[in-house]
Amino acid sequence: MNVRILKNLINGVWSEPSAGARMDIHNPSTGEVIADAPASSKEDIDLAVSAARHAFSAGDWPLVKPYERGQMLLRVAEMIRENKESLALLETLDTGKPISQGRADVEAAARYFEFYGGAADKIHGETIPIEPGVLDYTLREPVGVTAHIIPWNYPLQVASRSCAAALATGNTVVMKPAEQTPLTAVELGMILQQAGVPDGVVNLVLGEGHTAGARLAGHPDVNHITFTGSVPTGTEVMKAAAENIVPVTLELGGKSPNIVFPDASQDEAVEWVVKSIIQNAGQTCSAGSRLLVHADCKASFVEKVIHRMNHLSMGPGESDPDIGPILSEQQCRRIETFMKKVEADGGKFLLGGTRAYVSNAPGGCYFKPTVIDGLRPESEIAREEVFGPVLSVFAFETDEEAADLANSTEYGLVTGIWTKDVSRAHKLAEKVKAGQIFINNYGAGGGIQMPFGGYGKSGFGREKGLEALRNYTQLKNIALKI
Ligand code: TXE
Repeated sequence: MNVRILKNLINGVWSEPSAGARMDIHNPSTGEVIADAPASSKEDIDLAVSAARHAFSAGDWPLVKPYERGQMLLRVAEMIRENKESLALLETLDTGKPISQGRADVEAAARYFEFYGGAADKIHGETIPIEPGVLDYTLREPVGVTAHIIPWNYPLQVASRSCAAALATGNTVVMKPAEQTPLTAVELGMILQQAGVPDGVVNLVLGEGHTAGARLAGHPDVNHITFTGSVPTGTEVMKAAAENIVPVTLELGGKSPNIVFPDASQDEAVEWVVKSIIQNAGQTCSAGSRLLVHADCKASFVEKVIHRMNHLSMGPGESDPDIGPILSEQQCRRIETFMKKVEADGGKFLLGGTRAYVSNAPGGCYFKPTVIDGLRPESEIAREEVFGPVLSVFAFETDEEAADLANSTEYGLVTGIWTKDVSRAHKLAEKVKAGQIFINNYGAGGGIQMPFGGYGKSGFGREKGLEALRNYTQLKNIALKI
C-alpha cells in the first residue's frame, strides 16, 4: 500500500506543519506504516485557532443563514455516504477495527451530520413573562471557537458527532485527531470543504497530545473544549481550560455492567453481553466490561458466554473478523499489566488472558477474548477500564446487591439490564448511577438521538442528541421595557 502523506487544514489550505516534524501512522492489523502525518507544534495550533477566530468574527460564517448552514451539513452527510466504502476501509486500516464496524461508524458519522444539519434552523430561545410592559426573551448564541480533541477508538464517529453539533450552532472548529488515527479526519476535512463550508470554519491539526493537544486545550482564544479520552488526560485538559475559564465536555470512558436476571431471554442477553465487550476488541468507552449475573443462572449463563466466545474469529480488520487487533503494542501491554494482577486480586481465568497469535497478521497485537471470575469488586481490574476484550463476572442475589455492584466503580457511563420484569428494571434503572441505561438491549438504534455522557469519572456534559447543542451555545437574556 502507498504511504499517504497527510497535511493540516488551516484556513482552507492544506499545509505542512510549521516546524516540519512528521510521524508514522501504522495499520494495527499488520504493523505496516500506512501514512506520514504532521507532528504539529504549538505554532500550528495557534494558526488554526486564529483562522477559526477570524472565520467566526469577521469571515463568512456568521452571515450564513441557519437553514443554509443545515443544508451544508446535509450535503456533508450525503458525501460521507457516497464515500462509505472507501471511508470504512480507511477507518479499518487506521484503527484495525473489523470492516463491518468501520462501515457502521461511517453510517453513524453521516447520521450525525444529518441530525445536526436538520437541527441547525431549530435552535431558538424563549419568551419569559416578567410584567406588563416588559418583553423578555432569550437568544441561543454560538460560543465561538470550539476545540475538539478526538480519541483513536472511533475517530470518524467522534469527530463527526461533536463537529456537526458545533457547526450546526454556528461555531467554528479546531480539531486534533488522535496521533495514531488521523486518516478519516483528513477525508472529513476534504468533504467539509467540498460541501461548501467556508475557509477557516473547520481547521484540522494533526499531532501528538502533549504538544498540539496540550496547546489546544490551553489556548486562551478557545471558547469550548470537547474531549474524549482517558481520565488522566481529561484531568489535564480540564486544568488547562480552568486557566482560561473555558467550559469543557468530557467523555472519559467507563466500566459498564450488564445486569442479567434469570427471567431474561438468556440467548439474547448472551449475544449482547458478548457483543458489548468484543466490539472494537473491547476498545470502546461504553464496552460492557462487567457481567453482573444472578446466582441462580450464573453457571449456565457464563457457560453460554464462553461457548459463544470460543467461536469468535480473530484477524486483520479488512477480513471482517469478530475481533480485530488492539491498537498498538503499548495498549496491548497495558492490558497484559492488568492480567498479571488477576490472581492476586482473587480472580481466575475462565477463558483467555493472553495475546493471540494471528498467523496471517504477525505484525499486529491481538488479545484473546477473556473471561475472569472471582475478582474482588474493590480490586483494580474490577474497577478500572482495561480497554480490551476482557469481561469480569460477578454474582448477585438481591436487586440491592446488583445496584451496589453496578455502582461500585468511580465510572458511570452505560448499564444494560436484562429482565422481563419491567418494574424491577425501572427500579434498578433509577438506582444505577450511569448516563445511559439500556433495558433488554445494549445500544439501541446506534444512539445518535440519545444524550450520551457519564456520571462520576466518566466525565460530564452530554454529547449526541439535541442535548449536545447546549455545549455549543450560550444563552443571552434580553429584557425590553416597552
Ligand atoms: O488516551 P488519551 P490514550 C482510555 C482507555 C485507554 C487509555 C489510554 O482506557 O487505554 O485511555 O489511551 C490527546 N492535552 N481511552 O493514552 O491520552 C491525544 O492526542 C490535550 C478511553 O490514547 O486520553 C488524543 O487525541 N490532549 C477513550 C486524545 O487526547 C491530549 C478513548 C486521547 O488520548 C493530551 C481513548 C494533553 N496533555 C482512550 N495528551 C474513550 N473515552 O472512549 C493526550 N491528548
